[in-house]
Amino acid sequence: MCGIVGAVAQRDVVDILIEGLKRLEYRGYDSAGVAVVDSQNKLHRVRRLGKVQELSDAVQNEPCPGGTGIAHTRWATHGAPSEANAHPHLSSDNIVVVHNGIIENHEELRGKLKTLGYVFTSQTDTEVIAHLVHHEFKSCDTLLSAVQLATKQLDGAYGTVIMDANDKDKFIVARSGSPLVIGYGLGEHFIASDILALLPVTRRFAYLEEGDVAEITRQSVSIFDENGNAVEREIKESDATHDAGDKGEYRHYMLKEIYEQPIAIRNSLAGRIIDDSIDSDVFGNNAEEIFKSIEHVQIIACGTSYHSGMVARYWLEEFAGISCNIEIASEYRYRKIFVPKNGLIVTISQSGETADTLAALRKAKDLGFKASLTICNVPGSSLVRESDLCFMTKAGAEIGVASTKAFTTQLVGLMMLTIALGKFNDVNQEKLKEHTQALLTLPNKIDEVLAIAPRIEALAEDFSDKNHSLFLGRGRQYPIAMEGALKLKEISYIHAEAYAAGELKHGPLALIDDDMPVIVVAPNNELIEKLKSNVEEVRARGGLMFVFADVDSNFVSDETMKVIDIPHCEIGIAPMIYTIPLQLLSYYVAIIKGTDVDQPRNLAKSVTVE
Ligand code: HGA
Repeated sequence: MCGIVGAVAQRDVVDILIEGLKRLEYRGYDSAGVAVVDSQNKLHRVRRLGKVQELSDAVQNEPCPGGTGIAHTRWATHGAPSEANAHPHLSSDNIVVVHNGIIENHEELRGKLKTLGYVFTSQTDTEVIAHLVHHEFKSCDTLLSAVQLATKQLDGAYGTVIMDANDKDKFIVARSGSPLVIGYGLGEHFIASDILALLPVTRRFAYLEEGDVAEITRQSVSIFDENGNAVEREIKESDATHDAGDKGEYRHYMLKEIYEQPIAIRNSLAGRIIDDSIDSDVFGNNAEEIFKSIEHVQIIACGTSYHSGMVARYWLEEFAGISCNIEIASEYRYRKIFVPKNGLIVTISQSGETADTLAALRKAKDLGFKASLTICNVPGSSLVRESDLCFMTKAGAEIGVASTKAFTTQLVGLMMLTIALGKFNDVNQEKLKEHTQALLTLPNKIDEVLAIAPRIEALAEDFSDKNHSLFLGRGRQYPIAMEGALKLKEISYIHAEAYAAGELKHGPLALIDDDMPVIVVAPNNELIEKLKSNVEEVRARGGLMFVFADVDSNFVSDETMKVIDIPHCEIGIAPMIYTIPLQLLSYYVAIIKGTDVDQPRNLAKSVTVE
């Protein structure tokens, strides 16, 4: 969510910090701040409400010279967005802190620190870290030990960076529940909550592990685990592209990412299908052995990833012959669970850092699931590191808050998992082969759908004055209707609900009038006749419908129904195909409504807080 960037170097670092913040801005964007210590140990701190650009402009007038600095974009959890609540926070003008996460015992600590004489200037939970470190530093020789003592007293989640303005040559970083990655340069070091922030300055990275605290200077990086033992964390060379943060010719990241889906899917398939079959090794070395024994799959995810998991439940039961449940991670993590025999826990997350999903995975492992597998887009992320197996989607960096290419590549991964598991069950193996072949046709099919974008753009006009909408689908397309509704809500702020079309008559039909557009997802499959009956139920009540239908399914446009032809496709890839027009529709409606497409209000990417 929030973004952290830090640097310790000989050169002035403020431009590196601001550029890093811009590259992370999609993760949280209600306020931003930077603090730099110059060669005279003088601290320069600038904070602004609003976008990073506000901060960048402010820094032109209030220069921040110096080689050691930390910066932050905030997505408020405690205390409204305001300059006073923006990070970095200070204690006694020398301890400087930025923080991602939530300190759950902040009230108790605040009370204790107040009795010790500390005065709070913000409503954030973060400020307790600054004062607590300052307090511990009084009885410690080093900032490192002060941070080690302070972090032991914190409950909740943090990725935090702490500087002492009186000692300009270092900062201390600590991770528990919120990711941090160290960037290695030549005679300079960096810290960030995501490598994307640091790609302009280095490609060599080491992720901190849970409980790690590290002291970082220009010349050295010393990492200690949660028990205070010195440890090494592997430094890896990243092949992420430097321009991952650029919009190129597109007006918005979201549009760019919609159009990147064919290549993202090609990359996710590359080398993973050989002779119409999927090698279990795609999921990890021991995958085949594990898959042979799996009798049940439990999927855990949040938001858009939850919708891809919902599609996979249909696939796993129907195509792979294996029982499957799916649950929202924030629910799963707090309820009593019955652990199935030989169960595989599957987590899905673009970032691999989604706090609720990570907590649910840890719970499932403790409860004794046979094995864990994650479908994830970020190598080295917490979910990848903590799962036995993984399928890495190759979507590339996804910047738009509303997920697009991460979703369709997750579906590709889940279909491959379905095929890989189906191999060991008594199901029609020829059908699995057909799904495998269909996956290979997916990028070109998506290109065909993208070609109808102007038609969808024209439809968007019909939504601009609407406040509500209904999305309908059946079977494997029901989760796609849910994903379409979520996209419209997220970026156009139009209230959108999705229903399994058969459920209409049990309540939502009461909502139908000519002010409630109804969007229908209608591939030509075994449920098409049932769906047509549902469409008639809406028509009979005066509803205005937009039907995305297979060219072969014989829907005809009239005054109550606009039919948008979608090229015919194999049933296994239909969920990915029908996602595309719904993404485009949301995008064009948002353009007409004039919303902030890439950074919709109140939302943030990579939800690393509970
Ligand atoms: N709790 C802190 C940091 C918020 C955060 O990490 N958001 O993702 C605050 O509210 O400032």
